Amino acid sequence: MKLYALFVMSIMVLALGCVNTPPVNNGSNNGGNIVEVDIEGFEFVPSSITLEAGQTLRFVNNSGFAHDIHVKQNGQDVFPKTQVNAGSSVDVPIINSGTYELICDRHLPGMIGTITAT
Ligand SMILES: [Cu+2]
Repeated sequence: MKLYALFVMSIMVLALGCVNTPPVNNGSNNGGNIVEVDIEGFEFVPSSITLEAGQTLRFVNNSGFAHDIHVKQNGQDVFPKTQVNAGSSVDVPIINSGTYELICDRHLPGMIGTITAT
């Protein structure tokens, strides 16, 4: 009986896991206008982000360090360098479609990403 309960529970966990699998390399879109990007250690997760023009990127700093959020397009600032402290978040509205560079100035050259707005 105990074994059967364990079996049923593991099937449920597996099923839930399938339903809740987030899209890979797409940020976690909560269905609204916010697309969340995590900062883990010294990287943006995901580092390749796609969203729709008009949505807002929310950078959530889960690392223990301060980072910079800096978004450029063709070398021009779209969102100026802005510090995001450990445990804080910064929202960046992406107005127009196109490809953007995402940069953490203080952790170059490694901490970069690409934003594609369709
Ligand atoms: Cu950084």
